[in-house]
Amino acid sequence: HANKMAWWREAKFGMFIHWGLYSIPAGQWKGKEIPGIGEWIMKRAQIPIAEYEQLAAQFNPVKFNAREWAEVAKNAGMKYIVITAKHHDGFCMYHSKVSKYNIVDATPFGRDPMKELAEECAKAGLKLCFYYSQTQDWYEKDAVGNNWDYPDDAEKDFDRYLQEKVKPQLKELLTQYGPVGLIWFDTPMTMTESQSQDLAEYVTSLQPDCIVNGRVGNGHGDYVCLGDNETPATALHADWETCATLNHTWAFKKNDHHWKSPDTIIRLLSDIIGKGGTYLLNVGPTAEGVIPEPSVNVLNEVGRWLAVNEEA
Ligand code: JFZ
Repeated sequence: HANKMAWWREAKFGMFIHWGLYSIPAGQWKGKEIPGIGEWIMKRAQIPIAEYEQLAAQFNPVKFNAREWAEVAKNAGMKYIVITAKHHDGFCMYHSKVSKYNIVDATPFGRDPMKELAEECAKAGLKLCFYYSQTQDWYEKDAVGNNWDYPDDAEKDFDRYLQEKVKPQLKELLTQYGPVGLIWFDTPMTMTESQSQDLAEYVTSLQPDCIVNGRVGNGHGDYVCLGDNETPATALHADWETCATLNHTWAFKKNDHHWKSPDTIIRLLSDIIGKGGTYLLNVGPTAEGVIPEPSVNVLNEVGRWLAVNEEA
């Protein structure tokens, strides 16, 4: 599968979507503004699982419309979507049999938005890809990150978490949603060389054409991931992607209005593409399932600019 990178190399521009329970508090907890990126609120405010998990009972994104999201991406000139199937908070945004802590079993919404997105992406000719937090999982004792509910490191067995949650969930994501473009892993932290290699190989054993990003850890990804809005000074001799926010958070925060202008995004996109990179640009939908209007407006402008420049 030497050419499994072909679609991604041609894609150049993709949509990142951070969406989960953290979209409900949207940066505020018990009336207080919690600094930092929105999807980290559980960790930043040290919210006990027993409290945080109650958000699920409120999660009802009735305005979610997979076709509209696919259209926003398509109109922007984006070719793939990477969405948070499970972020660090451990809540699954798809119907998992491995953990009841998921959007179908634990919320009044009761729908599987990944299923709906998979269908709409297929229709729109977009590659659907899943973000999956393989190391941090603040819902699990054996995973990394939650030292307020689980302070005793001696009780933790990270490999058990990999075998009993991560791999079975990757199997669900890679067997029940059609062809998946890539698995976007994150914050490898304690991953050993062999654990990174094992996960990367596990993905390809299930879908040989599925790409794995660099944050699987220890150099076992198919391409290099740069940090938020980071662009190299010159072209790199490797496949690379810059992931970036449109404001100062990945997940929706009601008080972050620091939107980058269409001009800024167009300049960054040209710079990245000119240096051989790929731009994965983020939106953070609200708890109702709506991509904030300022984001949609910027993306529409970028799409218009791309269309004009493709004709020329
Ligand atoms: C990680 C996550 O912790 C964060 O919530 C978000 O999902 C983001 C896309 O990825 O944060 C990182 C991880 C690594 C870098 C930057 C942000 N980095 O290498 O610069």
